[in-house]
Amino acid sequence: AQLGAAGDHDLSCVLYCCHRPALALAVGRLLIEFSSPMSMERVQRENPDVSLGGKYTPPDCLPRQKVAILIPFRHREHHLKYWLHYLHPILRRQKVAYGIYIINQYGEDTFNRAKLLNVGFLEALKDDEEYDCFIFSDVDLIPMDDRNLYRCYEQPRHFAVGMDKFGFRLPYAGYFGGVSGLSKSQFLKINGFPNEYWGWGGEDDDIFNRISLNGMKVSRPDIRIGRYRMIKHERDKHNEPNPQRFTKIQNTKMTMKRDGISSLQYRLVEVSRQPMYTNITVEIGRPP
Ligand code: UDH
Repeated sequence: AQLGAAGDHDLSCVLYCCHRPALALAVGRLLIEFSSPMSMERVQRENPDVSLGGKYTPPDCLPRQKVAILIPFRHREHHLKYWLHYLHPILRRQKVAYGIYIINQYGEDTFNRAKLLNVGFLEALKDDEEYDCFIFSDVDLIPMDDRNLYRCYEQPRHFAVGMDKFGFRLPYAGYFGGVSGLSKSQFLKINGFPNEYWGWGGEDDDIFNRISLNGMKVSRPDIRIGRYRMIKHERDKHNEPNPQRFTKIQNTKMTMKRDGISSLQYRLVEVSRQPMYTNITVEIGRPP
C-alpha cells in the first residue's frame, strides 16, 4: 500500500533505479537571480535532508551512479551560498546520489583550476571509493533548467552549453568550460586534467583535446536545456590570463601522457565536513 501511494514513478524507482523518475520531477525552466540576500543558515534550513559533508542519497530508489561534484575554489564564499542554494534542490529532484566537494586552493599563488580538479578526483575517491561519476563545476554557474541532468553519460559531458555571458550560445565548437562531467573510466582514460595551466584559460581546451585524442566525443544537452546563469563578478586576483595557453593547447598530444592525474603532486592542508559541503584545502605549489 505504501508503494502504491508513492505513485507509479516512485514505484518503478523502487524496483529499478533513479534514472527515469528524475525527469518526472523536473520543473523545467527555472528562475535564477542573485539579488535576494543569501546565507548559509538559510541554505541549511531549506535542505534538512542533506547530510554532513553535503551528501545526499535518494530515499526511494536505487541510484545507478554515485556522483562527486567538484568545485575549484578560492575566496568565492558569496558565490558558494547561491550555488548551494540552487543546486541542492535541483540535484534532489534529479534523484542524484551525490557529494559536494569544494577544492580550496591554499595561499595566494597563481590559481590553477585543472590541478585543483585533479586533487578533487583523488580526494573524493579517498572519501568514498564508490564514486563513479565526477562533475566539475565553476562556483558561479547555475543551471537554468533542471532537465539538464547532473550525471555521467556514454561520452564525456559538457553541461554548460548556453551561458548568459555568451548570449546563451556555445562560444566555439570545442568549448568545454564551466561545467563538465566524466565517468571514472573516462577521466582515467585521458590521464585526468593537465596540472600545468597556471592562471586563467586554456585548461578546458586541453581537456577537450585529451578527450578527442583518446577517441571519445563530447556529448551535450540540447541548447534550449543547457542554459546557465553566471554570477557577475570582477576578475580575480592571482588568476590573470595565462599567455602560454595558446602554445600549450597545441601540444596536448605530447604532454597528456606525462602531465595528468599520474603525475599529480600536492599537500593536503585540511579536510573539513561542513553541513552543506566538504571542504578540501590543498597546497598545489606555484608556476615554475
Ligand atoms: N575560482 C575561484 N577563485 C579564483 C579564481 C577562480 O574560486 O580566484 C574558481 C571559481 O569556481 C570560478 C572558476 O574557478 O568559477 C573559474 O574561474 P575563471 O575566472 O576562469 O572564470 P569566471 O567565469 O571568470 O568565474 C572569468 C573572468 C571574468 C572577468 C569578468 C570581468 N568583468
